[in-house]
Amino acid sequence: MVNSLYDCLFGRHAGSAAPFLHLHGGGTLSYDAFLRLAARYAHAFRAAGLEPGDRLAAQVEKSPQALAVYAAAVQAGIVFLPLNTAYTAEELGYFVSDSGAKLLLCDPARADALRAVADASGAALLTLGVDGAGTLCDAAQTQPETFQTTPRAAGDLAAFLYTSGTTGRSKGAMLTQTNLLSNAEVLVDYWRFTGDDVLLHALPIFHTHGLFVATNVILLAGASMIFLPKFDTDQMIANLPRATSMMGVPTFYTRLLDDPRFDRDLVAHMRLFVSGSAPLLAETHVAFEARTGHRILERYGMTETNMNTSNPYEGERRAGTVGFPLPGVELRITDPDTGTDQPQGAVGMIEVRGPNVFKGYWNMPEKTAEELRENGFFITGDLGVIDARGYVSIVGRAKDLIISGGYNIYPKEIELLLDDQPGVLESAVVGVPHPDFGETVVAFLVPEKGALPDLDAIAAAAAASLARFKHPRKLILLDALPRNTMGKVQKNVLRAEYGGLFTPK
Ligand code: MCA
Ligand code: AMP
Repeated sequence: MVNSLYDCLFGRHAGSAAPFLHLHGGGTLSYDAFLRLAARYAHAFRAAGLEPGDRLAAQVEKSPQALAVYAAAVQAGIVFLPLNTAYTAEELGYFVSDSGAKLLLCDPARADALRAVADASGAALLTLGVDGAGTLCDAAQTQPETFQTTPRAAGDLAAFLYTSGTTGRSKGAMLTQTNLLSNAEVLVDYWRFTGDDVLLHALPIFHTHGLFVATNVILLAGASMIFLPKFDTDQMIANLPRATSMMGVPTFYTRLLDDPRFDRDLVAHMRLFVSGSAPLLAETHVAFEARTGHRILERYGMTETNMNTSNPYEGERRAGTVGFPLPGVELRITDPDTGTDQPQGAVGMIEVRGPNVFKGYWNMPEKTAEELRENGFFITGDLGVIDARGYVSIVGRAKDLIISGGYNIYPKEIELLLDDQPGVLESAVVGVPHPDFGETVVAFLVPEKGALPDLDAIAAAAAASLARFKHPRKLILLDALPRNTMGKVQKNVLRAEYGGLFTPK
């Protein structure tokens, strides 16, 4: 048996002096040097007791070493579980215990705060700093630079990514070798990536977009990346002249357009700009073309499915649409109530099926059964329509979800916390338009009779428990929440009334 994911993404570059990463601050890391580091990490993980199929939870800053941890996990057959660096210790505690991770890898600066999290789940704790230093480095130092790749079957798990749920409990999406590899193969081909490409990489590497789309595509194509720690407009403008392609969330594009240095000359040589993770406003698409002459290629994906649709490489990239189902992906639009196919042109639930669709949610068979049909179709929770030419548009969401700067936020998780605060009878959390993040979080609180909730204390409680990007940017007291005749909170009414809070009149 082989390990196709490792062999295709990593193994075939063994010994290659070709550049893999162009480093922030200068210098290049070759494929060979990267793989030798990954092999040492793989030995260190084995020495720490991780066997094939065990989970490795990693909350580490973006760095070449952090990427080598991913490669090492794949090579050693360990299930990789990357975690947003913004998550609090409380949030992390859930992911580590729910996944049964055997090892928690964190930044040295957070080790003291997270030791209790690891101990509570019986996980080992190792550290990795943004400079590569830490106890993982110490453990790997004396290890060999080659590692006998662990065989894995196509359906074996390669990664767990947690996605928040409408009930407030996050779900671990189980992704197989085939899920990741099939999607990367399709994208390399569809977007015409070759070994000559240089991708400007400013996305985080703990989510699908930055890791399984951007990084896997580059690895499979044998191309290279300019590896920036995060999005920074000055850095983007400084590095664009060296790049051939870029992938980003819509906020990347609106921020670049806000800068007059971002002009036609700067990007005349570029081959491809890809956008996804959140809706790209048609006006951004149009403004981008007017400024640069390039049409952004918008695509649509999910943690559970990787990429589902894409606008064409050649042919019309239509603003406001997410293009066509990718080769191998079946997409249908169904009646959300009955699950039957909708007539062409009618709005309904987007369902997808293909080798990209995940295996299910970890330890949540009932949730898996609710969202993944027996016939293999995954119910995305996104509402869409297909036009006469086959272009898919996303027109809404059946799930109560806010997407802020490409990060998903489930209102329920925040409402559960707010409802527990002293003096709060109930709450409703909605997303309202935001010029930078697309949407942002606003919370409405109804006080208990005669109570005056302390909004500063409530904001502090949110800060202690929830990642910064989930914090309500405004807390608003209301006498009562608007409800329909069935008693259901009408979030659309709140959105309509308060939708202009962050947008210029
Ligand atoms: C940072 N902050 C945010 C966000 N990011 N708040 C809300 N939403 C966010 N996305 C906080 C910071 O902690 C900071 O807090 C304040 O907001 C302003 O920070 P700023 O410096 O402006 O932000 P930044 O550090 O520049 O980050 C913004 C960003 C970043 C570049 C848009 O969030 C980002 O890289 N987003 C990409 C997310 C992504 O990769 N999504 C893909 C998920 P303070 O007020 O304390 O200063 S995968 C997916 O969705 C599917 C599969 C798909 O289709 O791809
Ligand atoms: P995640 O759970 O982080 O994987 O986010 C997946 C969700 O992001 C999808 O279900 C969509 O609601 C949204 N999404 C991803 N790409 C796009 C896009 N191009 N346009 C609109 N929404 C998108």
